[in-house]
Amino acid sequence: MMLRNAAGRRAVASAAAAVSLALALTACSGTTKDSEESGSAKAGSSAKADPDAPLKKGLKLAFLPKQINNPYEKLIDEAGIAAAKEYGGTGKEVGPSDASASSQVSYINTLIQQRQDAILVAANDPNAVCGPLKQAMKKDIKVVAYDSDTAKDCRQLFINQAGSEEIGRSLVQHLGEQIGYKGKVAILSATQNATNQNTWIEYMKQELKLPKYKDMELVKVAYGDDADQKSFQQTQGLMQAYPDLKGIISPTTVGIAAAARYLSDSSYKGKVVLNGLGTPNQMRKYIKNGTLEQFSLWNPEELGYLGSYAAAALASGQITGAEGEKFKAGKLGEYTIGKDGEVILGEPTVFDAKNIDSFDF
Ligand code: RAM
Repeated sequence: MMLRNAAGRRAVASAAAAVSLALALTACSGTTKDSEESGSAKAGSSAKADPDAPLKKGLKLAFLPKQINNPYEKLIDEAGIAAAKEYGGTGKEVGPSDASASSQVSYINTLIQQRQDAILVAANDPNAVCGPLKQAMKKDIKVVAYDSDTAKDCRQLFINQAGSEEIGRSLVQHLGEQIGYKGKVAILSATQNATNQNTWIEYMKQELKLPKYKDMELVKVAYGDDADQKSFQQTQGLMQAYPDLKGIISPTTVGIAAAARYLSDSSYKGKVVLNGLGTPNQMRKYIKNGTLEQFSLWNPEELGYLGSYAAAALASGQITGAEGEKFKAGKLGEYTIGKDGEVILGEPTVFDAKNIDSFDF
């Protein structure tokens, strides 16, 4: 995986194949199969896009993260709210304190009653939020999924942090290299229903099927539910069950920080390789004390900023969510909507002892 550069921020249409597989993996029965059909299911998107329409003033945006006490989600939402101020709108963050499947439903219903212009949601379950989100779209409230997608007919856009296939495969590639492609490995994930983690894990499993990983065995996928204590305990449980474990991939910022904390104070420190997705500010001390060598992420603040501008472009009629439409995301520049309404922020960055001090989020 390459370090991200400015060019890498543009939406990547070539990720289309990966995207369709990811969506196939997460789609519910009844999810529309082609963009024409899903377009018709999106109430309020029948109007034609007017690329020259100015961003409307006074737009009201609501961010609904997986859970409000997740520092990663907070970074996204605060940046999205700040971006709304740039174009004369307002934003707020509301949401549950746990990331369980149906925890977001009542919040969506309230946001509909409040007549928000757009709801941005990091879905805890691809389907549980669908009913209320479809109601929102019927009332011409724009729906933008970010971080963790809904089924594709339940939103107009999905703002993805990076290509899902790249994220999943690269984590296995990095770990494989670190452990010499040999030994037992485990995954410490978030919740069992999380669309983003489940999509990444499917790609991890595909990568592991390649011949070079024949001596690596995935022994368990554990779930810490994006709760710090549960993730800590799950790591402890993994080490008790598989004392000869060679590596753990935790594709969640909550999980990797808790796993690092456990390993850091245990006899496994330096013996088990930990990799995954984390924020530099949470992981810095574990890089410095030698608990892990590297991890990856994108810039969550840019994800929030991009989501905010995308929602404003939808609510202003600049775009409808159709493939090929373009919009400007303030200082990040122009993005193009890919297949199935997906917009990709860019490429992930790999953080290690050499570069971690250049990042502050
Ligand atoms: C956690 C959440 C989020 C995911 C990051 C990497 O904060 O599960 O959805 O994108 O990790």
